[in-house]
Amino acid sequence: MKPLRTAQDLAINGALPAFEQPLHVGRPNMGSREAFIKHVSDIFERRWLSNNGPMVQELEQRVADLHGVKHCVAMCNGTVALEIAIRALGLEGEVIVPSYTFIATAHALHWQAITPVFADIDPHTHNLDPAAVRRMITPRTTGIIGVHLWGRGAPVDELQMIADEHGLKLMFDAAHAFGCSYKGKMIGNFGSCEVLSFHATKFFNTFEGGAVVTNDDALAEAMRLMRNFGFSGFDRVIHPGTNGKMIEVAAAMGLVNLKDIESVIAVNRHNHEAYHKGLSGIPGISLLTYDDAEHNNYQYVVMEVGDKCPVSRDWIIEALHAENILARKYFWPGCHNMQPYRELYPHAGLLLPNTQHVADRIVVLPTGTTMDTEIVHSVTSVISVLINDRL
Ligand code: T4K
Repeated sequence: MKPLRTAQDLAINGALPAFEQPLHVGRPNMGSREAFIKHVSDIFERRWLSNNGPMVQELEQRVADLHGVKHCVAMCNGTVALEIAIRALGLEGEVIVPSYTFIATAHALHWQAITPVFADIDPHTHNLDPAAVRRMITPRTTGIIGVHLWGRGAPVDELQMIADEHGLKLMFDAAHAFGCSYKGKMIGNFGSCEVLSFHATKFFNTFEGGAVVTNDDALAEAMRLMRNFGFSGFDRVIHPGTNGKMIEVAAAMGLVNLKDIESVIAVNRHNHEAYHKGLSGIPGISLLTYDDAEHNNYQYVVMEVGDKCPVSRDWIIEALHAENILARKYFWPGCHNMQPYRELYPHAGLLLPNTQHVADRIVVLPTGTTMDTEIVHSVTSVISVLINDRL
């Protein structure tokens, strides 16, 4: 192989522009500063900072309306929302999850002494493979958590069928899927409930935050109690609980950011198209696509490095980082290869060939409102030149 030549070397030869600004993956999408400051000023006036304040309630109503779902229960982050949903559903024993997801999906189970059992994914969709889920069912299985990875719907119908056949609970980690739909129906309406993340790096953020959305009245009521220590009034605790509350200032950020979601989608979509154009024709490189017939937030630009590419995924990541292009290996190396699961289930990988294959080949590229077509073009030019230089 030829020695690594960085894009800076190539720039010296006039093949590329030199980068001075660092480019980041997932810079937060932020709405109007003035509108946020006005909200914060109102919070100061009211002196109502937490404990189901008016802004949290307004945000819940708006998020529920947007997803066409009866209840939105806002929480301090997506991980606590997962933990509370898992507990409210009464999951125990073993629960089937993908390994190809952010570690929080598995940790939310392990944290509550529930065994995450990792099922393989479909290598094309990156979502759970229903046949693999079937293979992992044991007498101890109580539920399935599907993940709508990259905001693209998991195989909801097949998973629901499996859950019904085996008397299992089904819920979804919809951390990536704010504002997305599956087969024309908004995310939030599938399984017993679905969990959203409003983390800073997500399509829609409240600094930190999350929510469970559901059409189940009793489940929503239980989760409202559980996020507030089980309090049903002064001095009255009627349920086990924790502190999962969203604070007012987070909800204020959410209300501001909600105003911008259409324009953020437009930017993300534009960036995605620019990436698609810029990367087409590079040997071994392909981009995961979104079905434009669905509602998508286009928040993830997922590039796959195939066998025809002359360099490895890790080489590309290293070369991009050398250019301050902060591409990421999400979700390498798969949850089953992280602790404590690596030690607890050292042979799990034997049943996860597609997870292993995909995790070794994915590069997630920077997008969002701090990027534009010109910057995307610079990134794709770097990728093109770096790879073509190795041919
Ligand atoms: N389920 C799934 C499928 C998930 O993906 C996640 C979270 C969850 C559940 C749990 O939801 P939360 O409990 O987080 O609500 C991020 C996020 O921390 C995490 O929320 C997210 N998934 C995961 C996929 O990614 P990193 O490792 O990307 O964060 P970090 O700090 O490296 O930031 C990425 C880039 O963004 C950096 O280049 C810097 C930039 N950045 C970041 C922050 C936080 C900023 O410019 N400003 C900022 O404030 O984890």
